Amino acid sequence: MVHLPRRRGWEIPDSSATPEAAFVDRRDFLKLVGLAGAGLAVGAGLTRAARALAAAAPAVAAPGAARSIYPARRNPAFVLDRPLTGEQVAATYNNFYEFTEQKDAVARLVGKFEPRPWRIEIAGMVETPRQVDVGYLIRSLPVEERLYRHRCVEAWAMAVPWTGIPMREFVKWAKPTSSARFVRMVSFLRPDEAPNQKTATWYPWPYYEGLRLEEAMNDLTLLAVGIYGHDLPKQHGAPIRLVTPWKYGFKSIKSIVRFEFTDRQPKTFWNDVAAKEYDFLANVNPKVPHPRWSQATERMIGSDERRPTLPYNGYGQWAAGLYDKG
Ligand SMILES: Nc1nc2c(c(=O)[nH]1)N[C@H]1C(S)=C(S)[C@@H](COP(=O)(O)O)O[C@H]1N2
Ligand SMILES: [Mo]
Repeated sequence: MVHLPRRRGWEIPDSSATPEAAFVDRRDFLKLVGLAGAGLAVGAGLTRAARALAAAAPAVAAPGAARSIYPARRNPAFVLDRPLTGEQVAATYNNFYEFTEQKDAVARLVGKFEPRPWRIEIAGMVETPRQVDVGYLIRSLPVEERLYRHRCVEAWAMAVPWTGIPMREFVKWAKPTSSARFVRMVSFLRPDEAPNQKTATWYPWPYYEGLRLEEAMNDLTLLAVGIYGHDLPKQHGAPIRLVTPWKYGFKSIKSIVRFEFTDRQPKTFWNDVAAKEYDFLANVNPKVPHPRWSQATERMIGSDERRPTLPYNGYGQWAAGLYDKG
């Protein structure tokens, strides 16, 4: 953990920001000051502490080298009823429309996307609006591994090991005021790094989503920072994305830059694009067909096995109670 000698360009000229915004994790710091891989090449203007840190750094700062969170403790409460999807299968079949609508091409088009360093804004109805680096959240909040099924509204599914922060812990840390009822989340807007943000101008970029506060606080809800025991690859939504396994996959917004607490139900990207096809709650339900296809069964990617779709994607034990009042 390093106190940076001075503010960098991406840091906030916002007086409401709290001091932890000035911290980034060590490998991000090395990257910022251009020392990763340079070992002892110390630039002018660094503090003595920063020089000492640079001297102590390995010649090449390996990804994840700083205070690794892996392997994270696996939460035994969540067990799978089917085999895990292969890592390469999951990493080459992605929905990430900022890059392309072609699932098998996302992994090839994320090259220019730079998910570190990554500033996150916490805004709206909170005690203190703040901006932090994602590394700060990962260091400050508990992380664990969970084996979850993931069900896309398009009727394909996978089963993967996520590593992440239980969102309830994040919400408690963010301290929403008593008026907050929802949390709105927004992805990045970087047309120079994400080619489809430049070409597919009919979409309302950046991608945005939202949850009721009780949904965000549910035991299931995870802010994933890793998958298969390492940091998220870019195509899975690096460096931090939502995971709500009882909902269709479009709710699980990738590469989040902003969390905004609000008293009004937020608009969502897919609901704005096609309101009749994608509702706000988007809870998995085999009995409610999509207007253009059935949701009764799903296809596991990799094996192509067909499975019956389960209500709440099999997570009713945790999620059903959220909707007792509708
Ligand atoms: N920012 C952003 N988040 C997104 C999407 C997207 O296009 N952009 N697609 C969603 C959809 S439809 C699904 S099914 C999941 C896919 O996650 P995966 O590629 O990690 O399996 O991400 C969701 N999150
Ligand atoms: Mo999806």
